[in-house]
Amino acid sequence: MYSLPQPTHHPCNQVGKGSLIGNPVGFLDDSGMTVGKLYVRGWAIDPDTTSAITVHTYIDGNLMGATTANTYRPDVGTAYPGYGDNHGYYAEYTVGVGTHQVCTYAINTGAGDGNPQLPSCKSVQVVDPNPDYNGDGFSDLAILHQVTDGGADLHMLFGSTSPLSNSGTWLCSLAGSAGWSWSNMKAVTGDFNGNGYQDLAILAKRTDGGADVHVLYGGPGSSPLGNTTTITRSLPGPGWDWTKMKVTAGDTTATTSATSSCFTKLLTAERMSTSSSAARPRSAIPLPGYAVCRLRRAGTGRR
Ligand SMILES: [Ca+2]
Ligand SMILES: [Ca+2]
Ligand SMILES: [Ca+2]
Repeated sequence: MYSLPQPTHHPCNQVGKGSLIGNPVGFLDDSGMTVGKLYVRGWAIDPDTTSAITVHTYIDGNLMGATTANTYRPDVGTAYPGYGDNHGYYAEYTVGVGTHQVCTYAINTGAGDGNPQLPSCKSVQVVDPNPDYNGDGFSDLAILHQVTDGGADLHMLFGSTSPLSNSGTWLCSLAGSAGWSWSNMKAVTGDFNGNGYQDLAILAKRTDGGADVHVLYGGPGSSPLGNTTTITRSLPGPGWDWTKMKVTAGDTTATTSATSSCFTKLLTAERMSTSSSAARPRSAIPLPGYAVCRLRRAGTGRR
């Protein structure tokens, strides 16, 4: 049995000396998404062997698989002299959309009395890149259809093995009596609250010439986009000008990890000057609970 020195290469390591005797040590450095799969990356060493040990990955409390911690990690080798440089681990797993709790455990070899959970578990956000409003893996088709009162009805054709064949298509009414106007709507899809389900943002022209941003939220089952309280952000005129808005959506921080403060952002673009017709990003609209990512350049304030 050996006594391992305190690790020095990772400021977040919470392993104490008392836990080192006999039981493995290690860390879950990172977890996130890559090419559609959830990955885990870290290192693990058992003080009773210089050989690679086994690491188990649990996602949402379920054992996903075992991997051998034998990849090249010279930083770990430096921190634990005599154990060699090959004690890193990396594995990928298939998961569904939503928020997942990811934990890894080092499996003890020889002396020791447990298989410790490696600090620290990660929360990973998985977003379906397709316009899949109910998160079943099939892209869906949202249709806004004008109605006689001047508003619109929202219909959905669901993807499935018999795609777009559902007979009940109506999801909600955006009625003229509620202030909706068919000729003053712009719609865009994105996962604006970062829960893995695609949402539908609708910009509606305001009487002051600006726009209100409404969000209908995706969710499981046959009735996504069914929430009734939809105003998420007002962009009042005359600073905001409906006639000069175009919309797109995307994840401007390209992250899938909940450790980041930013998820999907809704962007608007506006023609910046009368001398240029090019649409340039103007600013990101902060949605409730999420950090703001300002895109406005210095010296290019709102006109
Ligand atoms: Ca051991
Ligand atoms: Ca779907
Ligand atoms: Ca969503």
